[in-house]
Amino acid sequence: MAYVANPDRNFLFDVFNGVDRDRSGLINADELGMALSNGTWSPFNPETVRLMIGMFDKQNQGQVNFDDFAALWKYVTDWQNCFRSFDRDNSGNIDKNELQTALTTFGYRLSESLVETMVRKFDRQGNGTILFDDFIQCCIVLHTLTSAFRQHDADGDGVITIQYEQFLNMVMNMKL
Ligand SMILES: [Ca+2]
Ligand SMILES: [Ca+2]
Repeated sequence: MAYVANPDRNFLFDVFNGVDRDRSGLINADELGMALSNGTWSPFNPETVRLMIGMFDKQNQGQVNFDDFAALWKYVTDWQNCFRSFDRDNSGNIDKNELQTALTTFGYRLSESLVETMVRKFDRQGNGTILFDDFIQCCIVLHTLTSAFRQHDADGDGVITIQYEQFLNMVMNMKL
C-alpha cells in the first residue's frame, strides 16, 4: 500500500488545533465562525458556517473532525480565490454586476432583476454588495434550489409542474 504524504498536513494540523479552542478534537460552528474572516471586522455569517459544517460533517454530529476540516479548508480556499477573481474592482465585496458575471460563469442564466433580488437577500451589510461569507451562502442556496428544481424538470425545459405536497416535500427536504 502506497502512502502518499501530503506536505500540507502538518500545516493544516496546526490550523486545526488553533481553531479547536476547547481541544475537543472536533470543530463546532462557534469555533469555525471565530476562525473565518469575511474581510471585515464583522463576524462571519453564521448561516454560511452552519451550511458548511453540514456539508463536511461526515459523522452527522454538527462538528467536523480533522479530515472533514481538511476538505472544508480547501473548499473555503477555493471560494476565496473564486471571490477574489470576481471582485473585479478589488473592493472586497461583490456588487450586482460582479455577481451577474460570476453566476453566468457558473452556468446560471438569470435575469438582472433576479440577481438584484439575490443581492438584496444576501447583503447583510445593507449597502448593496455581498461580502465573502454571504457570497458562499448565496451560491450554496442557489445550487441547492437549482438541484431540487432540476430533479422535477426531467426534460430540462426550465418549467416544472408540481403538486402542493410535492412542493412542500421538496422544500422541507432541502438542506438549507
Ligand atoms: Ca472543539
Ligand atoms: Ca467589487
